Amino acid sequence: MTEKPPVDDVTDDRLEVGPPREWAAGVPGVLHSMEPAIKQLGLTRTIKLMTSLNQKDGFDCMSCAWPDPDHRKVAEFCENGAKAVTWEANPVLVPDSFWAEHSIDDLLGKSEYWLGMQGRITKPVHKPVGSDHYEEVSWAQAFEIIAAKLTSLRSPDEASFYTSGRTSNEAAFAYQLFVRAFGTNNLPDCSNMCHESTGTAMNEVVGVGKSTIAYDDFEKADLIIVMGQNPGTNHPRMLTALEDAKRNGAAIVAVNPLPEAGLRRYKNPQRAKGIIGKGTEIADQFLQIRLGGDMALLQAVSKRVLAAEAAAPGTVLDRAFIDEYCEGFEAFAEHAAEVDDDEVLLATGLSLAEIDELADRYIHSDRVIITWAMGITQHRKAVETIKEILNLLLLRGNIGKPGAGASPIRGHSNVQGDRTMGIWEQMSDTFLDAIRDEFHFEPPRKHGVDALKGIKAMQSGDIRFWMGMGGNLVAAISDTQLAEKAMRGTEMTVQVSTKLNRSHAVVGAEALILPTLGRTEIDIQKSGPQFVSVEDTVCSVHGSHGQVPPVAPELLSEVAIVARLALATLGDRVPVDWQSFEDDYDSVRDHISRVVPGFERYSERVRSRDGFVLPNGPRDSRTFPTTSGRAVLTVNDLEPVERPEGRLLLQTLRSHDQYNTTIYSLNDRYRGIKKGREVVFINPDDLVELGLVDGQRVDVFTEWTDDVERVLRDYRVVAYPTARGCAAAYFPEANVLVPLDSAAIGSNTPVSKAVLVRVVPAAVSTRV
Ligand SMILES: Nc1nc2c(c(=O)[nH]1)N[C@H]1C(S)=C(S)[C@@H](COP(=O)(O)OP(=O)(O)OC[C@H]3O[C@@H](n4cnc5c(=O)[nH]c(N)nc54)[C@H](O)[C@@H]3O)O[C@H]1N2
Ligand SMILES: Nc1nc2c(c(=O)[nH]1)N[C@H]1C(S)=C(S)[C@@H](COP(=O)(O)OP(=O)(O)OC[C@H]3O[C@@H](n4cnc5c(=O)[nH]c(N)nc54)[C@H](O)[C@@H]3O)O[C@H]1N2
Ligand SMILES: [Mo]
Repeated sequence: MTEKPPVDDVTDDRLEVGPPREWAAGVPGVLHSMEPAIKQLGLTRTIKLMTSLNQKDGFDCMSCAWPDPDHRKVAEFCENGAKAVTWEANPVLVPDSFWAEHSIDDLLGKSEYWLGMQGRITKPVHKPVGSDHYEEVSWAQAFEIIAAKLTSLRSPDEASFYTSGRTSNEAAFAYQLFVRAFGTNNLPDCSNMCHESTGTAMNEVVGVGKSTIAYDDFEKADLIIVMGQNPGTNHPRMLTALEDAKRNGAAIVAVNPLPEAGLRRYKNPQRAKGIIGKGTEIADQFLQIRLGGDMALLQAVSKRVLAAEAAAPGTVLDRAFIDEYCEGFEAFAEHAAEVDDDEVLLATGLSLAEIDELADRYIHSDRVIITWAMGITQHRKAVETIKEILNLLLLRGNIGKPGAGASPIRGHSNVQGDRTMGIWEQMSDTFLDAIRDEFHFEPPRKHGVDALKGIKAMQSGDIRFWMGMGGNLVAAISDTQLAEKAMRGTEMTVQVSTKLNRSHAVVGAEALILPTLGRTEIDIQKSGPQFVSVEDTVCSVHGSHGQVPPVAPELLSEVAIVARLALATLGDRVPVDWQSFEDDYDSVRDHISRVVPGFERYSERVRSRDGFVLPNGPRDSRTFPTTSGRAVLTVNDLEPVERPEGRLLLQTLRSHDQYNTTIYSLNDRYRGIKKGREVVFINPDDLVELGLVDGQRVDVFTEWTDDVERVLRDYRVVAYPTARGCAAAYFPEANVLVPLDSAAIGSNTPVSKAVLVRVVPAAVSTRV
């Protein structure tokens, strides 16, 4: 066991603010990534991990769902991937004495940063009813306790089973099978808070909720539009793809309220020129849009595309594509012609010249990719905004041809695979029929709860048992106060986790923590060493092989945990050989190969060096499995986000040194923030208007229709070049501001990127 890293800088008292950076990655990036690893892991473990990260026989990086190129370099990882690996594989352990020393009430007073720093959890623990402490239990006891609770429920729908997107395909498939055999579709997941809007829009428009491009398409594109995404921090290896695309002549447009470092210049640490030179300029055009303004921008561009066609008929639209593959064109064109430019200017904060320039670039590019992430999906009108992205692409046939397509960039490294495996509260009847035919039991058909509905069902007492396969739901979901109260109202909460987080402190009457192996670790079962597999953001499935010995011998893999829980709960109620799942993961894959389309001969194909790419109708053959069999151009009414005078729209986002609710350090290097997170970024002109100054202490209040007080107290104002009227603060802390009822229409994703707030001088400041 290594020494614990220092955790003294857990308050904001030493906060330092400097100017934001103009470039991302480069040598400081790599140095930053290696330093803690070597210090904490030791050289041998570090080298073993870093040289197998994202390599063909190595393990898949758990930091994001960015794909691996065919021609991989020796070091195929980024700064933030290295942080994620270090965080997991660091052999600092929560000591056995910890549980007696720290009551749950005590843990409630600790920050996420402190909790994560305590190290890996090594033994199952149980908090009995009425106790304020976890106590060690055996694995067998743990499963018995959970099984007893589950079988005591009046209905299986009183239980809910959450999944975070790090879970492997094998564990996810076994988990959803157990949950459905138990009798419910209550399978909410992190995707409900993430790319749900993408799935909803794309399924309706093109019939598939996933990216329509392959990795190689980036280097074939003429134009790549990056919307609502901060790749320099959240998908750093994407910058290499963008750099390569630029070298091949592509133009890049970034649409973002913030001038994020990675969207400006990139110094590639893998290239000598990147280390010494100025790096590559990334964005040819940067559109500093207002929060929630994207739908208006996209409509305005489509309007210009149609006007250009009218001016020179037969030269702008891809008529052959529209006629053969699409429906809804006439209604769409009629609606687009009426888009009001004044309304667009107001909603976007952009100039006509900027919008014209983007339209011009689009019209004169033959192969266009649009990528997007949370800046698009976490808005009230997110689903319709994504439909407008698809409208624009369809007009010029930019789907199903090389170098073009719709490219949502997923977050968690296997969030897409988990969905493919059936982690969804609304799986289709086709999938459920396949489960029935393979396993000879009738799965429930009634749709389950998603993440938000799950919280509401806990509030109302309809859900009494909650289990999390990874993740940190109470911190990740909106309206922290209400969500925590709901979670505390349950009878039992169970967390399968690697490290401590807030969801271990905010618990039901009875609670358990089940510690699990991480992806970096060697996993040996009865039939020998096992590997798992994952699907990346461009639908490529590949194996992930643990490399280092587990930090503790008692840990069980997620597959083993599910198999044992199923045996304890269901016994032989359904004819599934759970034991074989744990003994040999090929047995899980064999079932998957018969249930999930595209996974034929799974065990064999996933062993090939590159894995395999799942079939995708729109991408492969312009086949659109929608109701009509055509891609659908849609009509969406603009409804700009209202912002009364004296108020700001606030987005909640990630710093450079965090992984969702996991805080690696209190720094956000690219934005100039050090040693603190309690900051709110505001445009200097807005500060003047509001009578505030840089450095001032403020309280940030949500303006919402109910009378619940939602407030972040004593935050420091940082004058920052964000779009006018738009503020920003870090998630998960800022989740206290997002109302539970504020959700995207159609996808029910929390509106994390547009909270109407009032910023006022702090009532009481505890700091100088
Ligand atoms: N290191 C690291 N990597 C990660 C994660 C992490 O926390 N840390 N998280 C993973 C996960 S689960 C996910 S989902 C992804 C998230 O990846 P991102 O989506 O990049 O994450 P956010 O920090 O939420 O950043 C949102 C970006 O959108 C912009 N934005 C906000 N609102 C708007 C808007 O209305 N319009 C436009 N055009 N832009 C807007 C913001 O300024 C910001 O640049 O990253 C994944 N990778
Ligand atoms: N306000 C606001 N809220 C947001 C967002 C936002 O932008 N703004 N983003 C949303 C998005 S995009 C997402 S994806 C969600 C994320 O929501 P979650 O996925 O629920 O949260 P994470 O922070 O990724 O979960 C981290 C925890 O997972 C556990 N863990 C890590 N590795 C493993 C493993 O291998 N196995 C197991 N079993 N456990 C493991 C650790 O205990 C760790 O503490 O948050 C959402 N919430
Ligand atoms: Mo995400």
